[in-house]
Amino acid sequence: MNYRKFNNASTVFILIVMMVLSMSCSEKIPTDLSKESIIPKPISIVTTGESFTLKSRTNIYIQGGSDELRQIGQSLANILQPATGFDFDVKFTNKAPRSGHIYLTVSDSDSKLGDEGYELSINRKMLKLAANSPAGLFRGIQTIRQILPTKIELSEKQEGPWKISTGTITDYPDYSYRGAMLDVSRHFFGVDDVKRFIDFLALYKMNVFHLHLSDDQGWRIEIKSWPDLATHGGSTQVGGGEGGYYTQKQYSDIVSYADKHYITVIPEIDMPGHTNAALSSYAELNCNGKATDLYTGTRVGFSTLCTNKEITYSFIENVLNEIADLTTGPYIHIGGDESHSTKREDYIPFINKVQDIVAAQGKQVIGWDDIAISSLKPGAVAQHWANIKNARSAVDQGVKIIMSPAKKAYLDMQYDESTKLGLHWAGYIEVDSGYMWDPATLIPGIERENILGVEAPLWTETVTSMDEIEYMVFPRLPGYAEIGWTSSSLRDWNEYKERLGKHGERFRAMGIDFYQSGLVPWNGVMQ
Ligand code: TNX
Repeated sequence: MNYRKFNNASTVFILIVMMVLSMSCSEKIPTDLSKESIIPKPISIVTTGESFTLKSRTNIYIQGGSDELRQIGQSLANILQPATGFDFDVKFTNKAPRSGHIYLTVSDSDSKLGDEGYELSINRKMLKLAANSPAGLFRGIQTIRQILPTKIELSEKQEGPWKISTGTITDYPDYSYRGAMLDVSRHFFGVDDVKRFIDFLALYKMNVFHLHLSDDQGWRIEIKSWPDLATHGGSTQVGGGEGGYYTQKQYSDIVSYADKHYITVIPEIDMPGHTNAALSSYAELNCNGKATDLYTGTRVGFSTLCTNKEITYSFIENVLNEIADLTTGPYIHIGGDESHSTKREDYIPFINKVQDIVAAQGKQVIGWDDIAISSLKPGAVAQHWANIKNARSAVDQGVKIIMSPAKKAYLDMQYDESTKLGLHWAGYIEVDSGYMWDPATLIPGIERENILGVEAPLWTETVTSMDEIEYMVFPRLPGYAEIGWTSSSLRDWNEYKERLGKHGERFRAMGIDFYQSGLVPWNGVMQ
């Protein structure tokens, strides 16, 4: 009897030990938060070796209560819902929720996080995301997305478990300006394509979307006071296709979509060169009073507004006024590049006048580095693309620089000789070369403190569809996002390429057509 009793007790004991062991084993996969492939790389990750699991009863609790916060909570629910199949309720609360939930909180307790930083603390019971501002929460949500299994990106319901490694991520950006540009003038892209482009920026924590709205080949935004700009000037594109333009309503829709992703839209009206579409729409903008033909080739530098006619400046004022009214961000980009048909003595006073027009609208001017030959007003920003002398002169005038060096950051440059799309006037940009540079040391004399941030432009002379956009943008875009976010002391190509390789499966899950560079180990598996 005694013997039997002992036997029963020991069986129960062994069973309990086995249960505990097996529980802790399954809880231990995955175990290491610091091994997750997060792009851009966070400033600090502390790992605690356990896991938190999303379950069908997991809700998203938000401390406080505003429409803006609800929208952010909903954006997280929208990311998590399709693949998990769980209906996450988004709820307001005053205190941390009970076990098993996600908790988003805004409190300005940690000044080093700034406006866009966040702290993500995960333990077995809760996933807590804290930030000083809604923008910080939004950035942190992108991290949550990337530490979930890749299949979270699929649009159909998948089998769990939905485990997340535990630990703490403290993260904030190095530069305040991290962007990409899309040229919708050489080839036109509709609102849905533009929104998908914005989604890509958001995923990698970029915060600026520069929209190149006018050029020789097409005028792409409705201007009510000068209606032919869009209807005539927007009626074609490179190669002679039908072109297109955004109505003001559509443009506002793009701006508000970007705002919801904490991305600032910067509209560019390029002038005084790159203006053939306008010169073709209105004869009076030409010095000889004759409208030009529409242009569907790819030459640059042949067009100019007539800089000494009064009407040119009322035209600019009307156009920029309408655009400024629809734009929530602080900047208007006035182009200013490659004005080879404008005499220098005309170009300089022109840029000075246009700076005044923009200032009168309460916006700040950005121009390509060419504008530095004029006298730049305080608050102006020069976007460096090619001319180092101009970039230095801008710095000498005390203005900030956006770094978009063509030989490193141009998304329209071919990857190598075999790339079918793109150009190579600035060189070939393989994925490693696009990643391995530091904005603050690239040009002697231009230091960290002179630099506002980084932008990667996509010119579209050769790019005709969303699919082709994706091929040129991926996989280089995440690298530019990381250059802007993660300080250069934490960046290393050999380590980065492993993380990037794991994102290949994410690109596939999102239906992104990308260039499978031989330099990147695309060995991630769908997990
Ligand atoms: C130069 S970059 C241009 C664009 C072209 C691009 C092609 C800049 C300010 N001007 O007009 O589209 O090269 O790479």
